[in-house]
Amino acid sequence: MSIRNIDSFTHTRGESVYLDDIPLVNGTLFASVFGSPVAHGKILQINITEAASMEGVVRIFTYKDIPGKNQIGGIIPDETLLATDEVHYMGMPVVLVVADSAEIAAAAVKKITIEIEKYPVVTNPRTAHANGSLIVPPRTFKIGDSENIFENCTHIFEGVAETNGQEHLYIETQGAYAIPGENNSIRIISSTQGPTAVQKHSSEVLGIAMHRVEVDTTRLGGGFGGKEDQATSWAVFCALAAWLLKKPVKYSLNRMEDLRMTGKRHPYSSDFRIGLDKDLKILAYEVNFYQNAGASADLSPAVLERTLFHCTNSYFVPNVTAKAFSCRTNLPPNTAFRGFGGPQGMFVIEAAIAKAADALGIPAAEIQQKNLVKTGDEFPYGQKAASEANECWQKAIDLYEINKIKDDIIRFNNEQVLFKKGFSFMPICFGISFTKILMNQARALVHVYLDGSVNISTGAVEMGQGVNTKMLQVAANIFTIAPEKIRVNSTNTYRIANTSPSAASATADLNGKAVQIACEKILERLRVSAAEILACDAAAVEIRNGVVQVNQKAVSLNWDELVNASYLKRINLSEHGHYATPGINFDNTVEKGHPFAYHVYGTAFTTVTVDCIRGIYEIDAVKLVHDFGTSMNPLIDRGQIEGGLVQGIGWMTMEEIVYDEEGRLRSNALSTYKVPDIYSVPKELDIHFLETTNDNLAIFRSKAVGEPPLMYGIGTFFALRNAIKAFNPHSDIPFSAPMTPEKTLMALYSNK
Ligand code: LUZ
Ligand code: MOS
Repeated sequence: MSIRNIDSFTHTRGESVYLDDIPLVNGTLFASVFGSPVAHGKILQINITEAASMEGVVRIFTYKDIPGKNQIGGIIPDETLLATDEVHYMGMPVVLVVADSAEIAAAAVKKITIEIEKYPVVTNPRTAHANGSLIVPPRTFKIGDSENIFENCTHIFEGVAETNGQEHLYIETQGAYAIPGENNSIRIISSTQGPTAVQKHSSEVLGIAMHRVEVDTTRLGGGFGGKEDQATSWAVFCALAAWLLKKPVKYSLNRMEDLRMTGKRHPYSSDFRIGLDKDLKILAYEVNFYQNAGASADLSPAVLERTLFHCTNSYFVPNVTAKAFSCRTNLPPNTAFRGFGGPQGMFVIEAAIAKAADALGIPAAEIQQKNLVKTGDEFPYGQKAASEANECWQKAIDLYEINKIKDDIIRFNNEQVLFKKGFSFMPICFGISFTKILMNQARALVHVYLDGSVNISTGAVEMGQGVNTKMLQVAANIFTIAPEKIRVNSTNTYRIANTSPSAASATADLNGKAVQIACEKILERLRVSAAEILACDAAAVEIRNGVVQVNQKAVSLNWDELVNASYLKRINLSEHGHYATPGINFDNTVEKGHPFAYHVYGTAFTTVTVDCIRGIYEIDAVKLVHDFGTSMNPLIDRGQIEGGLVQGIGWMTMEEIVYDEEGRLRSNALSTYKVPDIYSVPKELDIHFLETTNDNLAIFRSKAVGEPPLMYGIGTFFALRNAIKAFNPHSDIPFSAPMTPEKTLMALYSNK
């Protein structure tokens, strides 16, 4: 049973509550952060006198005011909340200003000056690597023996591939609101994907136990990974100021602050070498990934790991050596972003295949299809594939009559001189589960009230992806009651403890299973109760469509009556469900295991037209076949595919993050950072729902859909490349994303 997104009415009417819609408590103060104007250096002196004397400025805090730990590192304790003696990136928080209004706070920040002794600035990950400046020791995933197998390869190609970062551009910027409570407690409303991270770091910075910190999140106006870890500091700033001043404090970043001070998708620079036999089977693949981590770890080590997990994308390669380096640079710490390092890894093997195809004068698809993983094939990390990647690929060819489209493209390119078309296939294979095994757990609290209505709380954060609707569907499905009888609560650390962030595409799976477990327990008690009331055998009792059935016949006892009667009998109508993904493991001493609950597959076929005079282009069509398992909400899932695809296209074609050599963000506004709009989406978008019934650990077999579609966007890069090749077969086209119109124009006329 699918239902409409439960947020659709309030969204449409503008009634949905985001951070800035929350009515302010009387006396609320406003925070603003002074960020370092220099990317690397030693702080000599900070001058706050003028700012402090401004009317309406309440207090100015430095690290010295922190009662607990000045530390907010998520994976590694290498990140201060406020700078102590050094700064490591431009925008790094140094001073916290609190004032009567947001405007005064922002104006006061502008009056602060700082003297810094400058140190050398590193923005390039390869330079950091050469300097030995790594966040964590390098990691290597290895299967077979690539070194020796290269000798047996008929064809060997090597090259460099680069992908740039990406700004999350959630519509709602980072922000939080902290309200002190009685007996040294504090309530924090935070636009975060990870309420527990906010709770934990607030408690550490304030030096109080976690049980005094309540974090509440109704919904986010987008997260995309940018609020998995990096919502924390803003919330902690509010908590710190609220705690010290005993007043409510709010901070809602303006867009330029947010762009400047927060991390983005990790840029990568990579070296590859690929070896094929005479039948185009990929025998060996070697790759070195240089990740631009920024100034502190944040989630970089985990992102790095997922790059390795996805370094062979949907292909079976028997001999792989993949090394990854997390390189420390003087940029804002880069962080989670939809795909979490996976897209960066996949891009490189697609580049390697494209390079081979170019050199051999064949379409990349010939190499791609020949090497797709088959059931039982082993990934470099030891897990075996449970599906055929070719299923989606072949379905796309048949369903969309792709051979006919290819013929049309060849004809077009023969006839046209100044416009050329290109196409590409982009297969995807994405592992579902947090790569950190312990994070694969979730809890749900389900209350059935004495009138029969139901209230659910989970650790899932609604950020537009529709997870609350899916949680409601799970309860409605188990109880078989109308969706209107169920309400989903805000995500709150007082109701649900120790939550994993809503991330890794796994939120609906993990929290949905927890809801399922809780609901099933309550349902079981209700069945027994009904049997007692009806004086029949419990095994004969079922609840269907809100009515009690005995031996499949409805009796005159409906859900509401049963619930109320059970309450009168003092039966427990509440349950706390706990779920931990079974069967997953990973041993990182040998880099082998079974880390993923399952994989999501798909194939996108992309066609583009390039204007060869101007270098501009259009995406004619993306036709894709996606493995949804058995979608529990096709409308919501379609939205995830559309949004993910377009976000991937943006990353691959137009979103160009520019930091200068001083570490200053030049693409610091929407005038200098172009994101996809309605005109840049594919003119035609076909999505085929491939129903797969493989046993999988997805909630109701509805496979995770959040991140995988982003990687279809990679196909656009290679389609553009092929169009350029059609215009100029000798063109030199670096594997350097994004393929902006400027780069396209340069490539069209390179070597000409
Ligand atoms: N976050 C995380 C993620 O902490 N671990 C992961 O494996 C992950 N994967 C995708 C997106 N976010
Ligand atoms: Mo994410 S990149 O699943 O927060």
